[in-house]
Amino acid sequence: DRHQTYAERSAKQTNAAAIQLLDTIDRKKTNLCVSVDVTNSKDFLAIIDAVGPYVCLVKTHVDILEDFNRTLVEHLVQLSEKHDFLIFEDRKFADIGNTVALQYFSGVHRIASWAHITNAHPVPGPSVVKGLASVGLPMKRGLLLLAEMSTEGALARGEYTDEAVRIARTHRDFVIGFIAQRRMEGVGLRPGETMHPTEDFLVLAPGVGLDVKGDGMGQQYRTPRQVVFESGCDVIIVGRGIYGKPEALDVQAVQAQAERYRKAGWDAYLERVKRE
Ligand code: UP6
Repeated sequence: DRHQTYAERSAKQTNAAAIQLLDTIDRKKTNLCVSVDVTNSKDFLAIIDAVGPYVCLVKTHVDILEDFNRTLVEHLVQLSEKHDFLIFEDRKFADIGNTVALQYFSGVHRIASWAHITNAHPVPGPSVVKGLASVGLPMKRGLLLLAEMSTEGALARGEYTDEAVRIARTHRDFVIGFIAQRRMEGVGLRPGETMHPTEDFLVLAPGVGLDVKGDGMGQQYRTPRQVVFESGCDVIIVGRGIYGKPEALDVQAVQAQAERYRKAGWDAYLERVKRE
């Protein structure tokens, strides 16, 4: 139900990460997730410290950092506590269950030890969720499935998207929602199937920008209002729209953009939940 508030929805969730995210959104009045796609840890931490007050969630691609180490992770976790946000590693797992479990728990990054939320492509089928859940569930983590993508010509559509939602439905303890471009409640139901009355998936939408329509490499941008009010998504994910070109990092400009997107996302949410 697109009119339900974040607080009302939190009360019905069972996954700890989903509850934490919804409560953070409600408490800080922000449905903004900033995607921090920079390659050195100095800029990475500076951007996160600057946008921290404006976000519910920080999205990372730690595999692009040239100077990744455990200290960096400690700083990231400290910033998440200082500014009260969750961490989402945008790992896009897509292998057999055994391999993704190892990639999630081990290696250089040990993602499960610090990321509240991660995501996976449903392309291997339900086993990718089983593998990740074997690591993430005991640690009270949450998983998002990529049901759609923001890029031009994306193959994740139609029956693929329907299957992604079906997989999520059978793993509700761990799958908290989707990376997608629209609300996913009731998607993929077969004839005769009815939606469970408490079905509620979080939808986090990338491809959000206020000033440009694309990036020349297939990315497509929509406005926060299109994403949250018109398409019913819950969290806007914004990267370059907020920090621009990292080589010219200006903390005040970054904060002004973060507040601009926070307000646009929150206003679109208020417009959506309004009951006449
Ligand atoms: N992302 C997308 N589209 C998807 C899934 N993920 O853009 O369908 C991720 C990208 C990037 C961020 O990997 O980290 O969201 C978008 O960044 P941008 O706002 O700078 O385009």
